[in-house]
Amino acid sequence: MNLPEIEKKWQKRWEETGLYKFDKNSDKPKQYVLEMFSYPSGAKLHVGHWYNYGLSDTYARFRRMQGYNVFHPMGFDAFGLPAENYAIKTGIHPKDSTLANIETMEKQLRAMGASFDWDYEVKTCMPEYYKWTQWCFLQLYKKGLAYRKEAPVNWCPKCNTVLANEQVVEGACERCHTPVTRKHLTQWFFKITDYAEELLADLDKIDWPAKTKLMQKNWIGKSVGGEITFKIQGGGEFTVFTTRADTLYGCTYVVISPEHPLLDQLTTPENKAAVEEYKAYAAAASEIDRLATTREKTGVFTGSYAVNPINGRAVPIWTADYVLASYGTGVVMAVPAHDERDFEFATKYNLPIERVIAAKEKGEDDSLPYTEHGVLVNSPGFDGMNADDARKAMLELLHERGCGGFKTNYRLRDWLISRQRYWGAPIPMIHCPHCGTVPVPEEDLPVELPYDVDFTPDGTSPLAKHEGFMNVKCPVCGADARRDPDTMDTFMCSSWYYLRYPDNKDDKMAWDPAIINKMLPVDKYIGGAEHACMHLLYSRFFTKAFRDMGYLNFDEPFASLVHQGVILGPDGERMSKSRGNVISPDEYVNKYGADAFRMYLGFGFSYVEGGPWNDGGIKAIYKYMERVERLVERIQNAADDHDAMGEEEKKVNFVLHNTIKSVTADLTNFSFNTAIARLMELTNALYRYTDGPINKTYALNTIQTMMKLMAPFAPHFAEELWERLGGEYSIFNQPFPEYDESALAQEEVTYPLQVNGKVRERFSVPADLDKAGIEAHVREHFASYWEGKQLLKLIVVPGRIVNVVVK
Ligand code: ANZ
Ligand code: ZN
Repeated sequence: MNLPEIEKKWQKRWEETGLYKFDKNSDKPKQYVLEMFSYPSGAKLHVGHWYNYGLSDTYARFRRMQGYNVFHPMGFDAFGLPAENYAIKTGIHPKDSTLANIETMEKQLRAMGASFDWDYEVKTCMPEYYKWTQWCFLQLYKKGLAYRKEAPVNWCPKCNTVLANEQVVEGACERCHTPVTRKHLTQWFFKITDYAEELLADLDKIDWPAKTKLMQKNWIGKSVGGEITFKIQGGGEFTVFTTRADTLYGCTYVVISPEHPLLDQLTTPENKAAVEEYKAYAAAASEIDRLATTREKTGVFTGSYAVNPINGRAVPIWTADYVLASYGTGVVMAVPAHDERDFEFATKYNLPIERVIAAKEKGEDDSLPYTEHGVLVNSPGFDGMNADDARKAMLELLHERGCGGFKTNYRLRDWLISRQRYWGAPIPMIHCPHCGTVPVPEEDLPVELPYDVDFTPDGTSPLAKHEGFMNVKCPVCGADARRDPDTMDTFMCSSWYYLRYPDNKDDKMAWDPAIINKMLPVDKYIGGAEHACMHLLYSRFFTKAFRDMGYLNFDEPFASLVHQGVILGPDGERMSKSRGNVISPDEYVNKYGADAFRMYLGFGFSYVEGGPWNDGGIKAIYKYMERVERLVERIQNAADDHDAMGEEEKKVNFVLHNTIKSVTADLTNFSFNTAIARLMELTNALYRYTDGPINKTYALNTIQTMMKLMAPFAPHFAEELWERLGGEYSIFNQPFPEYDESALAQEEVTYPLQVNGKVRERFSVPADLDKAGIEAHVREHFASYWEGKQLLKLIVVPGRIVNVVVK
């Protein structure tokens, strides 16, 4: 059959009959199947897109056939740097290139045969979408979850914009891999940290890959410890965060981060020059570099001293860049005897190192630095205590004295969302000389992104140079005011798109709670693992924040998550346009058809693992499909020899129901390759069967069932053969086959295995397995019973028992 031809036929028919239209009023249980939407940056879908969208479509079709009311929308994450960078290179405006790309990609997704309901499409760069992105911003602002502050921020000198912490990977820009520098800027932040505890705790509620949950857990980085206040000699005080309050007697100096606002005040005139020089040195390094254990410890003395509150000892205050301004309080009590970094530092600068913890067990090596939780020594009032008890006792004592207490810290930082780039949603804020920062009134949304903007990057926001955009009247006092010139991080657009889909045309509100409370959470979310600590964390935060504002009533956006594996280019690298190692599916699709290509992607890889691209198996899949087509013809043309369910039919039936059972389980688990392997076995069994005299009614029923099993993998192909077999349109309105336990049970016999008179095992084998086969099975699986011994006897009593005597 000409697969590309029949694909056109069915796509047309599906379109005309509205097969994939979502029925809002259906009384079937809903199933929201969602793939992470696409960046329309490259105009063409590559193999990786097919892998993601083709196979998750297989899943969606399966759910539909299982009787769910499947909601399967698609859209585009259309703002962002790639389009803007492309524009800078080519002169084509981001809006034009983006919309053109979207159109092409939509066509390609249709050609794939994906069952999206395009009526629910969203495009984040359109005013009717970003109006509501801006509305989300305003709600967060009203709720006190959006604020503006000056802070040292991550700056990518190549992308010419600030980045969120989550977008800095090993000290470099996540997008272009340029080392990130720091800048002091006034920027907008979202208070995701307010939700740190819930974001952590609710990981237990969701069915996500363990690795992804662990990444979020580590990113949130909960740390239980305490805060201790030190007085500064000569006046003032500061607080340190520590997880080891038990080591306070061993604190021989303190370290303040080079960015800390107290530092200047602490620096004595004779140390000023050295401290200034050091601050400049520290500013050049990234946080990751600064925390690296391999980085050489450096620092300078400030000239000031603090008082250790437990023993009144004067300890020198140093500044060093292994202490970060953004974590804890930005000041550390250094305990060189029991902390690796402090030890290295103290050794280098000749600061005292004093043991306060010793090993619990005699003979254990507790040479310094000793970082285990042993027992306290040299700590009057605490000696002999376990470190963990002492930590609590110490904090309680300090608390009584008014200079300390328990404290839990999180590594998670607030989410920086301002970007100094053009192609994004403008921040809906106005700066008035009289009223300060004023939100744009909701009825004035959207704040439209102007088209005629010079967006050549120069480190300032392109919108700042557009007078028509910038000049605005203050909505409070009417004075001349200026708009905020920054745009929002595009992760903001993707933090709520799954809420928009079910109500995508609403022009009164971002989403109707009555609708989305029914449609969400997403039942199955499919997308890349690289989003673990960005999109997937931000979306959880959004859901919780809008729940608390009363706009929705569920706690988590994505109940169940699957990460597809990565298809690597021939160079072993992740396929991406920027690497130039992209394989285009077109050649294969034109030659073998979309279904053969999809089936191949399903069969050739383990979905969650992916692997290097290799087209070796496509032809074999195509041949397999031809073989299935011939099988259908063979059965249709066969003579009807009898109508009994004899031995041969039972054998086939066993394979059939086994296939139904496995394919159902495999599809549920995104294990497409094993499911297709089972279908191939069923095909073989049917060929064997049709070599002999057949029960035609049974054979026709069986091949029809097989078409339903194949339909999610090869939708056009199965629909065509289904029609040829006289099936009613559409195969996708048919229920997915269910297996019959009795067909499986009949065909197996369970044997007890007796070893020296005692039953040790029970095992099942096909009922028609002969004596020799049963003996072979036992020898293969249970050899451990006579390992190192002698097997004296192995007796098979067919249908009853297997007896083994060993010595
Ligand atoms: C004294 C001490 C003694 C510490 C000891 C450790 C071992 P986590 O678990 O990651 O939260 N610390 C605190 N604030 C810091 C900052 N801004 N930059 C760098 N380091 C900082 O680690 C908490 C520990 O990291 C704290 O406990 C502090 O050192 C250090 F034997 O205080 B500790
Ligand atoms: Zn004003």
